[in-house]
Amino acid sequence: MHVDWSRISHVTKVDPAKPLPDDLGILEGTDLLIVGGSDGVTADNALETIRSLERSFPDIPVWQEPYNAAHVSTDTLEAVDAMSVPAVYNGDRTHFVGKHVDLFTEVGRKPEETLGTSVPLVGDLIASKGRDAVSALTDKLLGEGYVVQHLESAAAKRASVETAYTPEQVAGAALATESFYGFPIFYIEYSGTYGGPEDVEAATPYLEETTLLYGGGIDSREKATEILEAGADAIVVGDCFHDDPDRFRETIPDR
Ligand code: 1GP
Repeated sequence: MHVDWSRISHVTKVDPAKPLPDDLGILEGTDLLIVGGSDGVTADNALETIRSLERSFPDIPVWQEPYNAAHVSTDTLEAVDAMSVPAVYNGDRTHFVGKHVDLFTEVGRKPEETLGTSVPLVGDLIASKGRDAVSALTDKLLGEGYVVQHLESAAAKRASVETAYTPEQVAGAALATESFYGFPIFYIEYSGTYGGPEDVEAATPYLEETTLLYGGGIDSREKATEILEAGADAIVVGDCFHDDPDRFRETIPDR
């Protein structure tokens, strides 16, 4: 699917396992909402969060970023504009290849073969709605080449990331994303800590077609500006949205 990134520089990542702030008005000015998290996420709490956000901000696109197929249901799929799915370069095999091939194996099965299989949400989707439902899923999928750089984060633990990439390796992963894997998004993930501009500067020269996202520890105008000036197409702000609404407002660039 096509995304007009010229209109997106500030992304808010909303964790469905955490309560939403009382005043959702702080989201005024963010360009994209991504619903996803590492711990405690279910298809039900993801759907509830997606629906709350869409009620409050019908004009801001909402994506879901599932970590596994159990976070996805027919309802979440129908509700969102896109499903962005991370493939982690520096994690274990499951998180780059295994779970994705499992998902597509399930999606690719004929309806009569899906009943009673181990991924009921996807199986049900296909069984109940036929092959159109397969394209409903695949049409919304966006692959994200992910580098997880904060080893103490929940994301690193989940994907069994034991080693952060050097800036040279980040550059290599960016080039591989652009020229070999073909994911539309390259995501530098420092979830929970600020990584600074170095990795973004390393990746930027290798990305022409691919969108560069940086997330991690952005809680001020200065950090937001530093990352955007280093070459990221958009910044992703997560914790600060849930934890500190006043500081969150500062991360949204002036238009
Ligand atoms: C997490 O990249 C996002 O997936 C944002 O990180 O929570 O540290 O803002 P923070």
